[in-house]
Amino acid sequence: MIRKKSSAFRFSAFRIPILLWACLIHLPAEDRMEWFKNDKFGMFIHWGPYSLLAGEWKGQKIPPGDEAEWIMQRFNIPVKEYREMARGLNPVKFDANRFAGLARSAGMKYMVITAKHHDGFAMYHSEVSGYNIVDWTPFRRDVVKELSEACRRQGIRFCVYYSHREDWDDPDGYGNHWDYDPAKKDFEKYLREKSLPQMRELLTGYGPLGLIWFDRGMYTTEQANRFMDLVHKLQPACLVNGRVGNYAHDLLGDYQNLNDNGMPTGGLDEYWETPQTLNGTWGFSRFDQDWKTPANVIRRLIEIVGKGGNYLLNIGPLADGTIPAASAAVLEQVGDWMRRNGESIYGSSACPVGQFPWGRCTVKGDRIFLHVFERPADGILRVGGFRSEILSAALLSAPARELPIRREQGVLQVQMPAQGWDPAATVVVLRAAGKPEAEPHRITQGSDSPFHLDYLNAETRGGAMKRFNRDGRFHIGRWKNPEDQVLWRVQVSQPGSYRIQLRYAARRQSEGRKFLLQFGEQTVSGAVKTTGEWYRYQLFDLGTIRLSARGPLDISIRPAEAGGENLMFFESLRLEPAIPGQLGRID
Ligand code: FHN
Repeated sequence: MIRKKSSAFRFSAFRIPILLWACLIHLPAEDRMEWFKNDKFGMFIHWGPYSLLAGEWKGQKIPPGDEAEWIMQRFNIPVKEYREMARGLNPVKFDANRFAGLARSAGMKYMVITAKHHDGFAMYHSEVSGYNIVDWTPFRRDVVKELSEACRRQGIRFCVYYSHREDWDDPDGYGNHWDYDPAKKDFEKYLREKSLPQMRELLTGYGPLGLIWFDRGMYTTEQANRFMDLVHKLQPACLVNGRVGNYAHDLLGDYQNLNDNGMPTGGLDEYWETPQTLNGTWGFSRFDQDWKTPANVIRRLIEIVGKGGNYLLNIGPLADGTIPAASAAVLEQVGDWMRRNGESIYGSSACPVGQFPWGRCTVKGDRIFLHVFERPADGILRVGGFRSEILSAALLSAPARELPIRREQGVLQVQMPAQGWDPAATVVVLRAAGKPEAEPHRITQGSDSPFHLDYLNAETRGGAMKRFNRDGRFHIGRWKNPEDQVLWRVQVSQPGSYRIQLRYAARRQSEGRKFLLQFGEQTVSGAVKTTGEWYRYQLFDLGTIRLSARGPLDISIRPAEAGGENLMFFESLRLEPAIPGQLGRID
């Protein structure tokens, strides 16, 4: 179950007995999330029989940028032939310590390996299916076990990826329509006889797991809950990612994954991670050498952490067990930067003031870490948006040498040194008087233009939560009671009449639920209309409102009555000039 992020961790006399109890039953969400909040950067590994093909099957090639681990499906390779090919997997150069060591020197704190990808092959010794690396190949070693042990030795949190629905090898698994008739599949049998039992093996045979990374969703919420329950029963502290559930339903799991290689436009209220890969594919392809540069990876990491997320970065090992030299080289250089600047990443939180033209920021305790991508031409770094008093500034790399600061019209100015610049990102540490706080922000209006109010510029109250949906979009959900509110602080510069246009999705269960829109002292009420599907957003016109005064105005939406379902998946509120060209003339 996803909880709204909370930074408070209070100690009480009840805490120890509660924790003991929770170890046996189910740890409170905040405690289980603690490592995830702190660690920020993980290594993803896509490795399996597809790595042997390296993007080519009988002369047909997976184009660069496409996913080489999908080769069986892309070319409809018959199970019989793919299985024969898989017999050749013999990664004699595999050294688990090398993987854990690389993760460690890159500054990554957790590792997620594909225990079974969509091709159905297990990279561990499974008793449920003989189609695994120990029983099926000459290698006869349990890769997952060796990695789990190496990770433990090197202080990396070990986690597994498991494709719980998609399985092209199993006659009843999802996805293979070229060997098996979809109409004849018994998916429940697949869950009962392969997917859930294999999950049990992974949860019982490889020590404590940080998280299970499910992929490609499940048909029903009930089926997804079986996986969640199994994880929580066997390993109460283990996290479950959001892809455990049905993609088109309300998202389950302890945290959400953005779309592959996705980047959010701004802060979400839930925990999240974005899976990205170093080139264009996840599994190894010899046709894809389009590696990201170290600076690019570092800036992505900063961007993600500065927006409150985690970065899970993929490598695709070769079939012989080696890590592509190019990706190892990139990670080593990222590690150099992390050794010098990791303090600004681990355990930090999202930047409360968004982003700056010259870079990004993170915060921790009373410190603000400014990640400067571009050196200001005049040497003065201008930092707007913080209302906290700033006591000092210094480079993270030279903490003893204070940089001159002053405020001019509310904007902090830091005199940057001529030397000591890092081409990827130079980190300046500001020390604030207390927890860094942003200046209250008012949404301003352009000439004759509408207000566009959405999740990005909203404040949420109570249970209302800014969320990601699997369509790659963002919305506000989880609001049921009047105290669950969405609020915008706007500055009206053009009084006049505006059409109220609300865009949302709502399920049948929410039909008719009353909500209230508050424009300062004026209230407009509405009733939810269903849009059918979970995430099918539609635009609804709620009539007009007259905003007759210039100046600050608070606008909010809330459920009118307590109880029931989520009010709606809110996407945006638009206030369109009712008569274009007429704004600002009424006073
Ligand atoms: O289909 C997979 C893909 O092969 C890869 O595993 C990625 C990683 O996030 N997940 C799936 C698609 O979203």
